[in-house]
Amino acid sequence: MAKKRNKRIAGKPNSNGGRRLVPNAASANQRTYTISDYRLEQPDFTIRQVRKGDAVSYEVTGDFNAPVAPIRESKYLNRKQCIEIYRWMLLNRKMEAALENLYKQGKVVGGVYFGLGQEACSCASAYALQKEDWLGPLIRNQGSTLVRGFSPRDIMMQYMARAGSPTKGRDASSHFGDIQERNVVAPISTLGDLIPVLAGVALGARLQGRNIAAMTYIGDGGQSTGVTYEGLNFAAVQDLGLVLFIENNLWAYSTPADMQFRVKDLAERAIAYGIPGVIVDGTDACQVYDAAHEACERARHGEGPTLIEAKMMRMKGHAIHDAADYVPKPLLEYWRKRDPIARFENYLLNVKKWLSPTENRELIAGVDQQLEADREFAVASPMPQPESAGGGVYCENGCHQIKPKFGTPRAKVGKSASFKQTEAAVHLK
Ligand SMILES: Cc1ncc(C[n+]2csc(CCOP(=O)(O)OP(=O)(O)O)c2C)c(N)n1
Ligand SMILES: [Mg+2]
Repeated sequence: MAKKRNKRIAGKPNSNGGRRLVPNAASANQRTYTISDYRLEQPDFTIRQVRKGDAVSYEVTGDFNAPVAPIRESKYLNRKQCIEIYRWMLLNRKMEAALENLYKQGKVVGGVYFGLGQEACSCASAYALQKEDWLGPLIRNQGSTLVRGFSPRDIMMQYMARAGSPTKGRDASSHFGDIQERNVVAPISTLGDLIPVLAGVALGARLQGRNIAAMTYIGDGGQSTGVTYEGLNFAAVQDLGLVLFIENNLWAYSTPADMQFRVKDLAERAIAYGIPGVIVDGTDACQVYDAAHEACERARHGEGPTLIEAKMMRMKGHAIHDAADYVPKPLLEYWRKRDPIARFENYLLNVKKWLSPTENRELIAGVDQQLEADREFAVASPMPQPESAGGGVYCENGCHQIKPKFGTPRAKVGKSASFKQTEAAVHLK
């Protein structure tokens, strides 16, 4: 049985270029709003919790035999860019497979988080960023981190807590960023907190007289937090260039999306913020890129935030310790047929004929080679010295030169560079 929920709110496209979300004039006492939906298929499943005695399980109903839709033609990507994104997705997946092996060999300190099935969302979204833009990934967005310039060896060393890792062995998971070169804010485990931080980054840039795109992610579970509302509402009110991906992968730990929210599509939340909302198939790299690119362009033109809901499926458990036995098998099989890499590979090889089978084999071999070299390097790299454990906590005797990346605001240049309410317009030192 298909889900019976609020009907999607539909109407004419915005007449003002999408800058402000205005109600479509349906009638005097009824308003309708527009949510763009880029998908070529609209999976519709209901997941219900079933209790038998003390045992809890989930049942899913829907059409599991629906044919897989083709990849949607990108309005912006060319051959070279599509192949690059495909390579990032492969690197993302194969690096996670290598991490799983390292974990099983007892080399990983802590757990491993996977983005299996979500590679298109991570890689194609980050690919839409330009150098001056910023990224705030979550732990499942290792693909975004790769696209932004971290290498598989950085990530492997991080998981093994090696001295050469981005946090010098002081964190056993992916809480690392780079605010100097790559403009990456470290993942924050308190879900939703990255949203006001990235809004703040966009505000900081605005105060320097520039509009940038500040992209971050939140899950279907994490979007329920109060700080998600606060951060996005602040970005909306200030017209900040926040690009928020809601990664709706149908599960938050073992809670199915149907027990997490009542709206049909999380993109509908955008209406209440007064910003554009877009739905994409998170397993289609072209759709993800196009929505991300358009949102980033809006951000760079000072037109404010965009909320993009990427629909897909978490194809593994929450982390390596979770076998995800609670996930109904037909749901996994349905989404396995929509594997983002297999779909994109088919698109490049058979639909567009942009890659020959030989070129594809060479590309895959290149990824394998790179990963093997990085794995060897990471495994051979030393553990940190015990005395270094407390380093980076207190700044003593000037050991750290903490200088702001951007200058402080000092003079007025006009409205575009303003903090909206105060009109405190500024420019770079
Ligand atoms: C504010 C907050 N509450 C709870 C948690 C514990 N927690 C970590 S991951 C997770 C599930 C997140 O699910 P979702 O947001 O859908 O992301 P996914 O893991 O599916 O990518 C929870 C509840 C947390 N990290 N932060
Ligand atoms: Mg989720």
